[in-house]
Amino acid sequence: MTDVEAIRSGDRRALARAITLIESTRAADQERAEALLADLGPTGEGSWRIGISGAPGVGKSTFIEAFGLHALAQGRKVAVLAVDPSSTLTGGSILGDKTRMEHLSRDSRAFIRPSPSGGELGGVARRTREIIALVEAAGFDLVIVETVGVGQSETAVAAMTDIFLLLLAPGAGDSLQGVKRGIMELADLILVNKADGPLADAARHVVSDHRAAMSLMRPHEKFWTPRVEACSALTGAGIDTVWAAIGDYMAAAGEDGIAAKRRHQGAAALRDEVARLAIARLRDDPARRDLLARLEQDVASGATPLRQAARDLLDG
Ligand SMILES: Nc1nc2c(ncn2[C@@H]2O[C@H](COP(=O)(O)OP(=O)(O)O)[C@@H](O)[C@H]2O)c(=O)[nH]1
Ligand SMILES: [Mg+2]
Repeated sequence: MTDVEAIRSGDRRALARAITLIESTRAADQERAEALLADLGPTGEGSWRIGISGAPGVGKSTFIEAFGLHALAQGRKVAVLAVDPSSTLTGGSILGDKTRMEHLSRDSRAFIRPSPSGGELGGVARRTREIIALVEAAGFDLVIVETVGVGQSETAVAAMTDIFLLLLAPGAGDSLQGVKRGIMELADLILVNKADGPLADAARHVVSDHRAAMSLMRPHEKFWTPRVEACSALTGAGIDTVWAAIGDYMAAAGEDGIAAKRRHQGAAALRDEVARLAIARLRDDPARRDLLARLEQDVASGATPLRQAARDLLDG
């Protein structure tokens, strides 16, 4: 059996091995990873790719446990991945959290993978896109990509998923001012978690504040007006509403809408990868590495205009 056949047959160890290959920085591993991805072909027909972001402590892990179990009950197979470029510092956002995903992580119909260890965001994002394809090939048809809100990682996750969820919770840092407007604009669904017990009232206020704020924003999908819902990952209240809202979104987009969105995302990822490759080649080329260093100084000092410097580097 080839590696790809093993992955398609649902062999979890083959899947884990392939992911390790993709995450490896060794040249020989990267060659094998590329060959494997070339064999993989298209994946993800009928899958749901869901991005989730939110500040530390809002309840992402607890939510993924509750939501993931709900998805299993609906007959889905759930894969959970993470984009966390800071994970060399934090030790990975999911790994330490697997305790909060106790039931999900023990279920044979679920697959949880901590984030690849650090590196620049572009590289982490590319590997995560590749890992999405792998888990889909292995039969997981609901892929959750979690990110802790650091820098541009929300944008990267929104650019590789079908729908982007922003999790909030009542309390510190969750006022309207607390969430960057740019991230709210990415959200297809804002979830106010911890809508339970003594926090229920505060959660209702956060919901109405954000409904008002979202109504002023221009929708970013033609087929969808972003929604704001309350839920409790702890009690499970509202998880069915979240499930229904995501279903509504996917239905509104339709198969063609999702396919078009993924095509655009793939094209953008290609452009990103070309830019990364061009820079990497400049750095690897001894002659142009020196030119790069010199031009970086010249641009900083104003001696050479930016666009001319860029042309000189690419043409040189
Ligand atoms: N009251 C309440 N607490 C919650 C809820 N969801 C998560 N928590 C608690 O919030 C804390 C942070 O949760 P966690 O899932 O680790 O958040 P993360 O950092 O976003 O992954 C933990 O103590 C959870 O038990 C909820 O719906 N209601
Ligand atoms: Mg967590």
